[in-house]
Amino acid sequence: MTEKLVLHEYAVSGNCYKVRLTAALLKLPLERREYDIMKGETRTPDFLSKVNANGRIPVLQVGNRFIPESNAACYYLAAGSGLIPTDRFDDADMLRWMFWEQYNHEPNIATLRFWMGWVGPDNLTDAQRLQVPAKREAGNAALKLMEEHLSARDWFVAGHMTLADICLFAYTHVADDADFGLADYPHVTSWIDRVRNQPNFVPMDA
Ligand SMILES: N[C@@H](CCC(=O)N[C@@H](CS)C(=O)NCC(=O)O)C(=O)O
Repeated sequence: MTEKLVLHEYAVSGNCYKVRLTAALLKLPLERREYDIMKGETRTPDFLSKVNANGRIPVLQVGNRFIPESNAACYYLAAGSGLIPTDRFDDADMLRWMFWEQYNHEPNIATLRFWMGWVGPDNLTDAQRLQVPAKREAGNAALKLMEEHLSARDWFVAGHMTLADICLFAYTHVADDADFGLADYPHVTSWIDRVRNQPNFVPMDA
């Protein structure tokens, strides 16, 4: 990779951590630029016009071009590496889990983690408070599906670690921050340990 890589991020976000973890596992140098989303720093006219019109991080900057969406950024970094299966079916299956993460997992587990840990249970709007039980149920359904899948295999696809594992690891390993009770999912917790034991692994707070 010849162009400079810059990650526009909020470090405690799991979506941002996915990108850092992918870069670390592949030993790719990544410059980091922090924004405080609690102060609206990704909603300024400058950020919206230059970095991401969608007003969110992470955004991976490659030279003078920008890739918003965490899983797309991971996919860019991992192109041609062992983190993306060469088999066409396995590649699509990996993407299946990454899309599933964004639709069934992150909107429930990550959102509850943010509401409980950053917004605070007492500061939720009425609309947010009403959504908590459904998000908890959907988050547990996602963890149950992962538990069943991992009861028969060590990794999500292809028999080895891929981006599917990295993208799902990001918010799963901190699901207890939102009181999801990971101890109820023993195959998921073993898989979390397997990810942590990979060479060049970096924790979220590094
Ligand atoms: N689907 C996006 C989600 C990005 C997202 O929701 N980012 C949050 C932090 S995790 C954010 O920037 N929030 C600030 C805001 O919306 O103003 C991804 O995977 O990158």
